[in-house]
Order: sequence, then C-alpha cells, then structure tokens
Amino acid sequence: MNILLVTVVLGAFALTQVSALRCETGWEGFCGHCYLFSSDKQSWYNAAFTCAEKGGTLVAINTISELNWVKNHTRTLCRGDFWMGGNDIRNERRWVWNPYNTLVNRDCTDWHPGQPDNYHGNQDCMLLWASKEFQWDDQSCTNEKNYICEKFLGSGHVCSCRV
Ligand SMILES: [Ca+2]
Ligand SMILES: [Ca+2]
Repeated sequence: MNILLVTVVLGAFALTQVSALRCETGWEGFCGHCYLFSSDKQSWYNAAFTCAEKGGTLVAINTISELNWVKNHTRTLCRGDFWMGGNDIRNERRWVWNPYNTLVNRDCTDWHPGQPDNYHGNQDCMLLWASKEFQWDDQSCTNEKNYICEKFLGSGHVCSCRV
C-alpha cells in the first residue's frame, strides 16, 4: 500500500516536472534551454531588448553541440541571417556575450574565414551568415536581421552537452 502510494506520488511529481520543463509555444528546446528563432527582423540592439522582454537573452553559444544544433536549426528555417548575442561593442576584438559580458570561448567559435574583420571599422555584432553556410560574421549592429533568443529552462534538468 505504502509502496503503491509512493509510486503514485513520485509518478505525479515526475509528470509535473516534465510539463514544467517544456518550452513555451514557439520556443524550441535543446539541452535544458529554450530558443526562439524570430520571424521578424530588428537591429541587434532592438533584438536584444525584445529577447529581454521575453525573459531571455540573445543566444550565447557555450558548447560545440549547441553550436551545431543552432546552426542546423537555423539552416532548416530558410529565413536568412540571424543575430546572436556576441558583440565587441565595448572593446574592439574582445568578443563577449550580451548581456553579462562573458567572454566568447575561442574553442567554441565558428567564424567564417577572414571574420571578424570589423569592415569599415563598424562591425560589432555577431551574425549567423546565411550565405556562408551559417558560419559567423561581424556585422553593423544597426542592420535589421532575424535573431535568436535563448532562455534557461529550469534547474534540475540533467543534460550532458559538454561536447
Ligand atoms: Ca568590431
Ligand atoms: Ca564582418
């Protein structure tokens, strides 16, 4: 009887956890995080603001598996370029993730050869470059592009993505 009760309670708890850890409608889940691939275009600044309004940030790439998943997903959408959170607005050539200014891990980047080039001295925002197989480019932050927001799904979600 007690065992049955415990089983039922645990089962209900597990179901609650699963539903609580589901991404909201329109967001895609990967490795304990949710991602929103925009269908509208905004400047990098406005995109960062929009992601914050939705309780997230522009996407920050922290692992190779995340890099590949984002890249592949973006490719399937056929919406062109997408903004990510990387920028060197404050210090040229010092790439950090918005909004916490954590350094971009050099072991986990995908710059297109020759990028970032800070073309015309005016490229401080990180882009998934559609015409270059969605490798990374630095672009002028005021250009209007699609963008990717990211949100942490919740604690207690076990996922090994340090690949
Ligand atoms: Ca720059
Ligand atoms: Ca560039």
